[in-house]
Amino acid sequence: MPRRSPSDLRWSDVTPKSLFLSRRHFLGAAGALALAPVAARAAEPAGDLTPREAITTYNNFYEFGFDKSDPSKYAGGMTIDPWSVEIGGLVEKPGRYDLADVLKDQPVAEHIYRLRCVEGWSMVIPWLGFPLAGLLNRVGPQPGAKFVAFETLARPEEMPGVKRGLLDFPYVEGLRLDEAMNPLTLLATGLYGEALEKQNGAPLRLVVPWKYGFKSIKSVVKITLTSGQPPTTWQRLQPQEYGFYANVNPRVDHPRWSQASERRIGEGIFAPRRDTLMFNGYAEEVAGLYAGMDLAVNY
Ligand SMILES: Nc1nc2c(c(=O)[nH]1)N[C@H]1C(S)=C(S)[C@@H](COP(=O)(O)O)O[C@H]1N2
Ligand SMILES: [Mo]
Repeated sequence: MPRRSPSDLRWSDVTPKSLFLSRRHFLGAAGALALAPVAARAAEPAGDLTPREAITTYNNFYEFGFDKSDPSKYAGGMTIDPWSVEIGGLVEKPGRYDLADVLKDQPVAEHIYRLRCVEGWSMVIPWLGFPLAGLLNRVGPQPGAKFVAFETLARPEEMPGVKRGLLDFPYVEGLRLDEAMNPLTLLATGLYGEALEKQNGAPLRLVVPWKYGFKSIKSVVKITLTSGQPPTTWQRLQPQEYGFYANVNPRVDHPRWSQASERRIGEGIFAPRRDTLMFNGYAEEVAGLYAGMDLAVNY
């Protein structure tokens, strides 16, 4: 499939299946989501979409438990209205922004991305979202800002995994500012043409498609621009196994398992594993961010 720039995309670029689903769901969801006119985007052949059922029931969201089924069982108790995001640190316009204000003027559109979990499985997800760069530009990074730190809601009374202290909550993540400004990096508000389910990180979650899934932090309540590299939950817990960069890389194995291949969720347990792609298939867009870096050291 020839590559196109985002401005060169048309409805006909998406698969008939996602086109159908998007249209069908947009009719009902448009008001609730305050969507901009949809410019569906399939910048590269991410492949067949994973069924919505699998995307919304096979989840990692440790605030609700360790099991893949825990988030869809227990996330219903999370209050997401009202929702605001505290944006601060090295920015010109810090403040607590209501969700509607965060979404103001941002071009919410469909982006079909692969998601590769560090555990060795993958999905193809038709996200609704907008580039994080649009929001960062609006709040104005100061010259000293080099990184962006993110934080998830941590409410013990609504989150059984937080109450039990399964991890060091709140869950935190971070990106280098140039990674955060890359057009592939999204803040997602929905999938399959509907508002995000809570188990997928409603109402607003990060999506960084060339990095292992744990970088794509859910239910974001805080964004802070910093001069130094921020701590991340998994690196803090097990730095030998989970690095800050966490770029998908078939040549750099996890200490306890190979990263050369992956299981595509929804295909059935007898389907052959697929080769994992460098940067999860987004090398053309992002390899330049890591020029000169040893990716085995900066894993
Ligand atoms: N706050 C928070 N964000 C999180 C996680 C988590 O446990 N807590 N898990 C991460 C991991 S390991 C993955 S693979 C993805 C899964 O996203 P999905 O359930 O929407 O597919 O979310 C990431 N974001
Ligand atoms: Mo993951």
